Amino acid sequence: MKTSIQLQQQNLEEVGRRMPVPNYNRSADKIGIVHIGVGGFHRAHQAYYLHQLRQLGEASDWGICGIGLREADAKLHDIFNKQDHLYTLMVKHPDGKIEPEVIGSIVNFKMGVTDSEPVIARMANADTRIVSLTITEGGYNFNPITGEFNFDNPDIQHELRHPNDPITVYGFLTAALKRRRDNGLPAFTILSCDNIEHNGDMARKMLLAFTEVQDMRLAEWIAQEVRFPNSMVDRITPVTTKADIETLTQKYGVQDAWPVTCEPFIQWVIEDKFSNGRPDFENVGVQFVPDVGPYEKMKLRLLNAGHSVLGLLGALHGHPTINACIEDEVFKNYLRAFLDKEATPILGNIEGIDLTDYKDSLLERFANPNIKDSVSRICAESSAKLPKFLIATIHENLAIGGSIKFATLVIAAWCYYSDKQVDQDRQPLEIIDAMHNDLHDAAKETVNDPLAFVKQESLFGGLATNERFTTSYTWLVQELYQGTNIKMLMLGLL
Ligand code: CS2
Repeated sequence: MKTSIQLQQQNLEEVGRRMPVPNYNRSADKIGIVHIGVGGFHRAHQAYYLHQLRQLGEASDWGICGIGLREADAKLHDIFNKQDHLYTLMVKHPDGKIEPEVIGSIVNFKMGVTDSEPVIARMANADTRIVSLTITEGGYNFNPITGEFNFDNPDIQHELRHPNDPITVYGFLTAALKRRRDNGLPAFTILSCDNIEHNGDMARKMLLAFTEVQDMRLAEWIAQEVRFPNSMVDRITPVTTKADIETLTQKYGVQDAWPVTCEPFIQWVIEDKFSNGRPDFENVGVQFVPDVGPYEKMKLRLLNAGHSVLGLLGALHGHPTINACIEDEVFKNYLRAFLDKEATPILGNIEGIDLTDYKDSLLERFANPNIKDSVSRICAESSAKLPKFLIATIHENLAIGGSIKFATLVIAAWCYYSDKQVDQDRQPLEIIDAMHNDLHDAAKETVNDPLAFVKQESLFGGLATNERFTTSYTWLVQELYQGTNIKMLMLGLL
């Protein structure tokens, strides 16, 4: 291999001899999209769709400016500065093939943490027509059980008192929309790309709850002018590892400090409801439909819930990755049983979709041995994920007399995981969760009260008062605490 070369605009010609690179003139791109939350997922999904459009010679008005609202985004900011916002997307196929490609659709990046004004100005610029979000489930700031806006959040309290000093997405959106209205500019669309049912409706409800307290007249203008399409997004995007960076240098001769890896599968289903135009995403395979609801529910309750089932049970057993779980017959059969017997019955029929095919393809995607998606990524922020992905399914099955045992074991495993913070072989677990301390405090009371963990109403609603649930949960959590092997418990339920 030739000596490795730094990924940068000025080196693109040379990099292009080693892997596909943008064929478009990035410097001429107008910024039409401001994106908040430039994690791996955004770079493997929306930015990739735009890149494909740009490769076709389209969408030069829709360059992306990324925004970082967390201190931790400084790392990406520095890397992007050095790499002219270029990065490599490494698509990993099940047969071992890796397809690297340099993506050029992100043309700018700003840190809102250090300086809010340039971010507000960018969002309020006439060229910006969409503000899209991947701020994670927790970023929407709602109470998972009541679904209402959480005004107790100290950052929100600060923003309500200081409209010119935004911190969260709500402060920035409000400040930018206010400036647009005052300048007589049309509103932008707010496009949520997070794994939340009715994500656009949720973004609208939360933003309006916030703005109504800050500025009622502005809230009325937003309600009238801003569209919030719902969308279902899908592409498995593991955390980038050192090995990925090394593969890129050693095999392809390209130095990229933060490539993104992903599976070949990609899907985006959007409600066609935009305030101020949109790219012709349908030209690169995005589906526009009148009602995204059934697609969202199917994906969250099968794929995301399926991930959590494998993640939490796999963490206790000591499986490092999702594909390692699927290679284990007990885990594979358990997942299928959960999908067929608990998740599917509440989905009903989804027009045009064969759920059996969908589940078959999920199992194949999870089995991809090259993805090596870590269970720690899946278990991270479970407190924001499980109420939507899994606990909702338990509630709905309780209401119709459906099976709950497969999901209930996952809740018992989550309690054990939060309490002990080691797997069943006493190996330490890395727990990442905004509610880490609360989860730990509640879980450690299990020895005195087996229902202590599920009494956290903000996560479980009234589950602790449902006899059918508590009977099943108490038995399972006690078995785990007595040291019964997780796989034995899973086998027993099958
Ligand atoms: C995962 C998702 O975070 C999780 O728990 O289930 O990140 C999942 O990989 C994506 O939603 C796939 O589209």
